[in-house]
Amino acid sequence: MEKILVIGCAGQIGSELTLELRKMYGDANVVATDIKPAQKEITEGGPFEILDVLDTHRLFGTVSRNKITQIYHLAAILSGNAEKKPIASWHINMESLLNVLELARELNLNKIFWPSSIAVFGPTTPRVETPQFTVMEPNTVYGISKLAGERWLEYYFQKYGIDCRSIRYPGLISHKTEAGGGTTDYAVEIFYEAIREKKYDCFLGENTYLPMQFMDDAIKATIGLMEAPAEKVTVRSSYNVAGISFSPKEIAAEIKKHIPEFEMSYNPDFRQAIADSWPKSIDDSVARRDWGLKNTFDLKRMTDLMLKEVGKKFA
Ligand code: NAD
Ligand code: AKB
Repeated sequence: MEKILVIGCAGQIGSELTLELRKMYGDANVVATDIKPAQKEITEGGPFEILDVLDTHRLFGTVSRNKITQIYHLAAILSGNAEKKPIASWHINMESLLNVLELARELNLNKIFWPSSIAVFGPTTPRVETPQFTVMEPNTVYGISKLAGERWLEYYFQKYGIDCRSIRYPGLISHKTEAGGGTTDYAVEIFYEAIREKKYDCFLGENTYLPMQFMDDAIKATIGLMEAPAEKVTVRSSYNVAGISFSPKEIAAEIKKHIPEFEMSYNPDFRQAIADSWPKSIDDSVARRDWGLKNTFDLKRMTDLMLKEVGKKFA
């Protein structure tokens, strides 16, 4: 029986992935942790502990006491926030991963999941249909930490045989938990503001195309990769995953179909430069070939669902 540790369970991904893992493995077999309190559904639905992933002693205690066999390590400082505190963010993003990898080696854990990001690409990367293997020269502290993290995953796999798996998520869109300080957050915030204020002042320019994915598809992709037989996982750095590419202007037009009075304004800030260094669209054919990645939400279907679900929160 697998026993799973989720680190960063209260965040945008963790708050949904933890519940899905509990459905699959049983509530008692998924230990949820975060440095801050988590949602009631998580704390009351199964084991929960406050844990700072940088505290190696406590991390070791939690893993050995609970006889953990797999870790999903989701704690990180995202692109926008990381640019404000580069050294502290590097420390959190890298030290935490090395803590988890060393633990996996010492305790011989079965599997590790650690998310990478489209942020591993940079201004010299081909921006349209960015291939799995290409030029990678990120110029943000977040992107540099994700690229270094990918290299560490592959190193621990090759050197110590640790079964590390990873996805380069695009911007994730969800309605359960708000986004945590990234450059793609506008595509979540816009739904809250459209419902509450009928207007949104976007921090990216109107024609800034970025790859995005609806959370349900991201969770399915994560589970799909983690459940795949080891011999199918040919990429031990991180897999490209595409989702849907759209611009702020296009998502605004889709929202207007539901809320005709919705108004969008554009005031690009420091995150514009980050977005301009990232791909516009991604080629994820390797993930589709290796472990059957599928994307089911397009812009229309995602907008319908987001407006419905965010609408319920303010009803
Ligand atoms: P988030 O910021 O919403 O959640 C991260 C969680 O980690 C938070 O609940 C935070 O409290 C926790 N955390 C921070 N420092 C911690 C520490 N020292 N110890 C324990 N917990 C700590 O982020 P997210 O959007 O859920 O992202 C999760 C992972 O996925 C990150 O690695 C992120 O880089 C990656 N990712 C996210 C996206 C996205 O669009 N959400 C896209 C690409 C990659
Ligand atoms: C961010 O914008 O920082 C994240 C990501 C794409 O990694 N959403």
